[in-house]
Parts: sequence; C-alpha cells; structure tokens
Amino acid sequence: ETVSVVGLGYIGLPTAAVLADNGFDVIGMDVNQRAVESVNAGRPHISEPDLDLLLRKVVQAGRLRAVSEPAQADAFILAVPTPFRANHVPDVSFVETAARSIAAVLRPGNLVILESTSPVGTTEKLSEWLAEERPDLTFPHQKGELSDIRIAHCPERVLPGQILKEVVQNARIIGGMTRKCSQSASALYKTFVKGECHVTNARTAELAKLAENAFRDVNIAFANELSVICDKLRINVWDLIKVANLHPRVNILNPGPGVGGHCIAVDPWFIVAADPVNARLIRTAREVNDAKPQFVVDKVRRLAAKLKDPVIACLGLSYKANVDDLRESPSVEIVKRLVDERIGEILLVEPHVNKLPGELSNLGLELWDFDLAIDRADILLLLVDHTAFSSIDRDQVKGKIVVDTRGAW
Ligand code: SAJ
Repeated sequence: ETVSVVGLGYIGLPTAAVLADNGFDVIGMDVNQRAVESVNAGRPHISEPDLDLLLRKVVQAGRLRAVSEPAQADAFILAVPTPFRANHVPDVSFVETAARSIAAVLRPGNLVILESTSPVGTTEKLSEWLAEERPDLTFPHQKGELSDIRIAHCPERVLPGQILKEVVQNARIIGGMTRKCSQSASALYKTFVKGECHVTNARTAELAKLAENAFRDVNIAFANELSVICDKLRINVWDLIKVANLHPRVNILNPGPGVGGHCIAVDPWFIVAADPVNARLIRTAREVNDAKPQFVVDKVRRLAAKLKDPVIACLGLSYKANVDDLRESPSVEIVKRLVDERIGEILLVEPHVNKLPGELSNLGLELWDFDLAIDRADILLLLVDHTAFSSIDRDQVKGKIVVDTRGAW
C-alpha cells in the first residue's frame, strides 16, 4: 500500500519514516525544495532524537521518497501547519492549499486523513475543497457512506523530543466523517500504533485535540499565576508546589518564563475564536501565560538597577528543555525585551543550537560558552531547564544574582 504524507515537518516527516519502516511505500510531499532534497539524501531537515537513523534506513531501503508535486497513493495524510493570523484568527490556508493540490491525483477508494490540529469544522471544509476540485468524484459531505473518497481527522498528539516513541505508543483519536471513513483510518493506524485507536466523529476529534492543549495551557497558567502571587508574598513557589502536590488529588504543573511552542500557545485560541463569549477561562489562561515573559523582564530590570554596567547571562533560548526549537519561545521574547529596554549587556547561552536566528544576531547578540558566560555575568537568568545546565558548580555562582525561572537550580 502507498501512503502519501503531505507536509514533511515536525509531524509529517517522523510519521512518514515510521510508516515506511512498517512496510508502506511512502511518498512524502513538501513545497519546500530544500526539505525534499534533504529527505531524499536521508538527512532530516528538522532535529528530533533518532530520526536521522530511521530516515537513512528507510530512504536507503527505497521505502520513502520525497517529491514536490502530488503523486497517486492509496491514502493521504495531511500534516501541514495551522497557525493563527492577526487577532488570533485561525489560518487553515495551508490545509486548503494541500487539499486542492492532492485533489488532482485522487482516485475512488482513496482515504484522506487530516492530522494537522484544526478548528472545529475544518474536516468538513476539507471534504468541500476536494469536491470543488473533483466534481467527477463523490465525497462524504455529499454522499455519506456511499462516497468515493473517505475522509477522517486523526489529530497528531506527539511530544517534540519524544516523537518517534509517542507516534507509536500514544492512543489515537480517529474522527471519520462516516463509519467507513473511521474504519479505513483505523485500519491504517493500527498497523503501527500500539496505543488504542478510539473512534469518534470528526468534529469531536477536532475539539478533543484543541481541548488537550487548552487543558495543559490552563494548568500551566495556574502554576504561572501562583508563581507571580508567591513572588509578591515572598514565598518560594517551588516549595509551595512541592508540598501542595503531596495531596493525593493535587498535581500543580511547573511555572516557567511563559508558554512557547507552536501548539499550546496557539491551539487554545482556536477554541476562543469558535466561541469567544464562553471560552473565558481558556482565554484568560492564554493571557496569563503570555504575560509571564514581561514579569521576568520586570524582575531582571529591578535587580539590574542595583548594579553598575550589569552583565546578564541568559541561559537557554529554546521553548522548552532539551530541544533546539526556538520558534515561539518565551526565552527569545524575554531576550528581545531585555535588549529593547537596554537593561544590561546580554550574553546568550544555548547549547542546542550553533547559530542564532536573525532576529537575535541582528541585535548584535552572540552565542557564548556556558562557563565563560557564567564567569563574566553578574546576573544569571535561567530560562530553560536543559539537562546541560543542571550540573552547575556552587562556587561558579557565588556572589552572583540568580533568577531561576524554571526552579531547576
Ligand atoms: N511548560 C511549562 N510548565 C510545565 C509544562 C510545560 O511552563 O509544567 C511550558 C514548556 O516549557 C513549553 C510549553 O509549556 O514552553 C509547552 O511545552 P509542552 O512540553 O507542554 O508541550 P509541547 O508544545 O511541546 O507539545 C504539546 C503536547 N500536548 C500536550 O501535552 C497536551 C503534545 O502532546 C502535542 O502533540 C503537541 O503539543 C502538539 O503538537 O499539539
């Protein structure tokens, strides 16, 4: 069986590699020519543990190849980005473009799966976009079980940093537009997923995925709000959480410098956009988490004001521990604001990247070695709890001001 994975990013590429490793002939499609070339050379253009080995294996075995034009297949998996536009309005244009591009190669009996996290109603729209391009075929929104093409929403749920493990182990939500659509999608996932494949309808699957990430966002917001309150009341929030979590039904998450990544900081807005009147808690959680970077900046400003020519070492730039992804990272936001407010000389440490993105190098910032930066700095601002930072020497930090936004030290 041939599966075409459309969008070879953080989700699509690992999924394509795992499918290929499980005996499918996989055609990966991406509009980015560099990604296509890199995949065909057996080299991932994204960084994810163990993906390089697996990719090389399946490409060398001829089971996975990448293309930039759509090709025929038995099943299509769409894994393209769903960001938001101004005012947090969801942008499903990548799904639409991907759908319209594969429409030309669809044949009766094909299965189309949407894996991208999507606002409620997108799967229905996907069916309509395909139908517009292919009036010669029938689709589930027109003919239900009798349609030529089957469509399902099976949202991805993998955690960056553990994708290859989670893509196999996690339970899946199978949201078919009809029962047959769900059956076809289930059959595909059951060939490589060890977790349960739970069948529901497409709209429920769409909201379930959004709810999962909103749930986490709300819980992190609770921890972040507590950390701000604790600061005011001069209580150590980490001690507080530790003792509160001894209660058998309490499990407070970790406060931090803010919430980043392209999922948790984005997806809750899709719920807010769908029902702005009722999504009060979900919106407030987003606002609480988005306010946390400025809280950190204000704190550093107050501490720096006591020093002459303060040097601030910012430790960690990625959006979370042990990954190299700097997109939507609260740490990057904090660094930019520190520079903007001219709070001191800034030294950046990020062991997971070897080149700064333009938005930081354009500010005249450079990457520093961890020990050199610690020696030179007056203020140590720990932004990411990378394992590489955990073994700090007590003598090294003596006499320095430490702002540990992650409670790692
Ligand atoms: N964070 C905290 N405190 C915590 C936990 C996380 O401040 O206690 C911060 C992290 O530092 C990071 C952000 O939250 O900035 C998000 O990190 P994360 O590890 O919670 O999640 P992501 O964005 O890497 O992946 C999430 C996962 N969703 C859930 O756990 C509900 C993943 O399973 C999804 O597949 C992924 O979003 C996605 O693609 O939607």
